[in-house]
Amino acid sequence: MLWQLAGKKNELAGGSVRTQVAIIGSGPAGLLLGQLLHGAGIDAVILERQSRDYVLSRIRAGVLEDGTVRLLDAVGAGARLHAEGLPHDGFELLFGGRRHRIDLQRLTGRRVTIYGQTEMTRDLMDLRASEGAATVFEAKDVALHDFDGSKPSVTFTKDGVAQRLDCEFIAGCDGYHGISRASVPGSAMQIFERGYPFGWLGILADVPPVSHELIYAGEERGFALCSMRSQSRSRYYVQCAADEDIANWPDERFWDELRLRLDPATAEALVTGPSIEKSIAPLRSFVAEPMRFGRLFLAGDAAHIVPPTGAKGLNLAASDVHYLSQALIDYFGERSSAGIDAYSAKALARVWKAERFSWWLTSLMHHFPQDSAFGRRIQRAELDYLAGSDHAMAALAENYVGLPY
Ligand code: FAS
Ligand code: PHB
Repeated sequence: MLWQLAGKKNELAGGSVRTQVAIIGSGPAGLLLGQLLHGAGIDAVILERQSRDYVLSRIRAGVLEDGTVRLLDAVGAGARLHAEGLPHDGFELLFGGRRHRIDLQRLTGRRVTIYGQTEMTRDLMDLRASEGAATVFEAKDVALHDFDGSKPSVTFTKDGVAQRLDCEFIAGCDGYHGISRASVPGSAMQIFERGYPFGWLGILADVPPVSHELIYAGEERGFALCSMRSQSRSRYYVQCAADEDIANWPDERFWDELRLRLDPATAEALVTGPSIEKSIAPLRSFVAEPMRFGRLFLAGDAAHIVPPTGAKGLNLAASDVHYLSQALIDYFGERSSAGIDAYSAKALARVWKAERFSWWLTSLMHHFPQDSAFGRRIQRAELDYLAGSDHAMAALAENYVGLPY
């Protein structure tokens, strides 16, 4: 057997392996789902296309809602997060040359935690390995079978050897470019999407953050974001053309452009240094409905994408797998299908509220090249109104800390 399986319900049966839930993808959605199921005694096997190191090399999200923190605590993956994560009680909007603080704690009684997705993924991978739960890395040619029937299975190759995983359910946690959503007939799915005429050019550098909280800047030259991973590692973004070539952005050009998008005092305070990662992320809003097809369930980026402005992508993956794990626990516990029948509608209700918030904040803070002078005045009027109204700031704050599950 090329890969050892732990757990009582993973059984060898005639050259294939049987488990209860086949999870496609070892990103935040797949890993967190695996742990939530493991804690309930439900066996799952995670099939991941890439190597462990490759998955951990990707630099992505940085802001965790308290709901996500609670889930990580619930599965026993919160220790390093509480030791190294940075609790934030607010953030700032920069426009008109001034920084305006959104006081999350005062407006909602809640906060967010700054902790890189990479570290969260590492913690979940280490926990899964320590518990002997099965993950197959570098699983190639993953294909989903018979999920519209009662005996789904997943085939793949590992080190060139064909394998089959028989299961009761498949969780498609394989992201926007994964095989799961692609395996569903187009006629069974409705797609909703909106593109944006820009992307985010992000840099990671081992320099102290320019401020102790995040700064979202929406000045004339374009959006910028001052974020961080720790007190000594910063994450910065500038809005760039959708078709921008990263080769045109040596570090010095990035730092110069970032300074031009900040107020003079903040620009002056900026500490720069060599990038340890630099990449361009496209922005899109995307939802595939429904999120269930027979015995296949989609969760996380496999089902929906938000522009990162609202810091919702990773956190939606967490709420999806919270709902899905509850539904599967009900099914395997009481053989009740009520939870799995309700999963898609329940998950989509929260997804669409986050889609709206992410679209709204992106529309408010970014420079749209085709926008008219009237459109730019409306953006400024909305920012002025927001900065002067506790009611408006409270609406922003309650979405940013995360709406209830
Ligand atoms: P993921 O994409 O993280 O994980 C899917 C996993 O499935 C991957 O490991 C992939 O290798 C694997 N996979 C794919 N196809 C497969 C196949 N056929 N077989 C087996 N495995 C397969 N969100 C924020 O909140 N803030 C941000 O700043 C932010 N920045 C981002 C930057 C980039 C470049 C990208 C792409 C996304 C960003 N996101 C951000 C969103 C991101 O954090 C996602 O919401 C989050 O990774 C979602 O997690 P998953 O749903 O697990 O999907
Ligand atoms: C990040 O730190 O990567 C980050 C923070 C907040 C966002 C998006 C990205 O809204």
